[in-house]
Amino acid sequence: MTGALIDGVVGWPATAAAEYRARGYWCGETFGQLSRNWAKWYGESTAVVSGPERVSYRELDQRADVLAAGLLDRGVRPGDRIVVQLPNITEFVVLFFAMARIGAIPVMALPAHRRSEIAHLATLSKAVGYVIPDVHQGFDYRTLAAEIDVRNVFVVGDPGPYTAFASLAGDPDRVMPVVDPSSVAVLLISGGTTGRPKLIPRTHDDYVYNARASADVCELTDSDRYLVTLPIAHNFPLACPGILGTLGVGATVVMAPAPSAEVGFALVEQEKITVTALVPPLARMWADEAGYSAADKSSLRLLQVGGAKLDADLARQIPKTLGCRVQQVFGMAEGLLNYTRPDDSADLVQTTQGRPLSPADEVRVVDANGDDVAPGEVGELLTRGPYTLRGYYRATEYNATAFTPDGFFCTGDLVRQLPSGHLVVEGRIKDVINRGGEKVPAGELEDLLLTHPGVAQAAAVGLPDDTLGELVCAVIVPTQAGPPKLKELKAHLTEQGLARFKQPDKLVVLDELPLTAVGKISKRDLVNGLTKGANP
Ligand code: OOB
Repeated sequence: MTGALIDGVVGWPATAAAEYRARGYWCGETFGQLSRNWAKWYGESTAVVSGPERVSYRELDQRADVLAAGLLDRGVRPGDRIVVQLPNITEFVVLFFAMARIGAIPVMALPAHRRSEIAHLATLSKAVGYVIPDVHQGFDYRTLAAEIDVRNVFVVGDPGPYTAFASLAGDPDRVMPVVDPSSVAVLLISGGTTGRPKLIPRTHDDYVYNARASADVCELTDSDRYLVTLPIAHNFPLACPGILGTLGVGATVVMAPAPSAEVGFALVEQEKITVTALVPPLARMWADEAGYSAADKSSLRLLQVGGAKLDADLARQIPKTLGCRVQQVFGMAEGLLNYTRPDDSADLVQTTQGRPLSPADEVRVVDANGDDVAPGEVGELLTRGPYTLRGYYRATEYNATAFTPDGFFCTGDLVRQLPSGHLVVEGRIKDVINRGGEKVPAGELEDLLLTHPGVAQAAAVGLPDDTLGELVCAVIVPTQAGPPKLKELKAHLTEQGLARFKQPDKLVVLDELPLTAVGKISKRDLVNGLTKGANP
């Protein structure tokens, strides 16, 4: 098994690992070494632009060394986990490579996460550190840190009672630990699982390949300029091809401080952006607002859209309004990525979610018994391959249900596959709400809904919405105390430390919840009832 160094990681079986190496998917490189090579190859070229700051590859390399030594001085050791919750800023990139150099592992939290999520991530990962901004979008992360039980808090900006990130500076010539390319490089957060979010171990070998192969498919070259529009900790802007794929070819990464069309268009003009990645609701906003913007968008050649299903009409509209090619991306933090390709027909690009990235990606479409469906029929997507996990981190029991005995990951997505290999997403069987690309695990929300004294039973379901694709709807049966109002319920969830994007957009109060034959809450009946406007 690969994935040594920390326990709780399920690696690939030795035979599969040997095959991925032999076929050249895994090159035995770490992000630490790679970023050093990039400094040699691309030296004074601009690696990262953030506001007025422009950082060359050489400078990025130096800053990563100074920070890596600073982390070692602070007692951070190979295999240690640090929860990283930063907005789209240069420090994120420096930290990623600094940690890679010492074999420490970032746990990728989103700026929108709050106490409930961060406490869970810190506990699950047994984190030794937590990196935050001081204040971002009006929220003081130092007040959040005060509620998290973690040894070191490092703050980008004014540290308050904590340690200044900027003070993490050691001797850059210090000897760095040797990092095994089959060890874990990063822990990503899964949106798609039952109960509380799980952590996804991604190794250097697999994630380097993920980023490099994605850069190939997007035909990135050193003259590209990639705009980081989505929150940086998401797999999509991080490695599909995102920051890591862009830096691998010597191109430039530009940070967007916000995902709005206004901010995006200004940066496209100013920084001559060629590629960016959006979720469908943002793509719609950008397409709608393009006509009203005087900004020169002619540099944009490719808009990647993924995270939720892109409407075919919008896919048709984008090239007309934004003047660039569109690419559908159906991916998951667990691994498998599907992309439409530059030479795909317009029809494939508009009506499918792409085909698997790697020739070594194995894809099965199965029925409820786990048997392959007839070609073209809808079924659950199972997959395994050189960059798809073999197990969630520290989740033995759950792993037994999320993987087949021969290592296929059960995605919970319903798809059909065309003869060309392209997949069309038709729905899902996992209990997750996809709110405009952000994932809301229903069970996590239900558990917190039940902590309100007015809630006796709770079910969280997604309801169709023109803008976000799905809205979060909380369906409750009240206690004798009587049902809370939506506003009260949200205040309670905020009090419980739940991120705002996971909070219900709608509240429905019922006398009882519909049940299936085996006595479980029937979410299908619930959604059918609610969307027909009648009581279920
Ligand atoms: C991306 O990753 P996650 O981990 O936040 O969410 C994965 C899930 C998929 O299992 C699927 O249910 C849904 O999000 N999804 C899509 C989709 N892309 C993702 N559903 C329909 N159409 C699409 N194009 O969301 C993600 C990771 C890497 C690249 C892009 C997206």
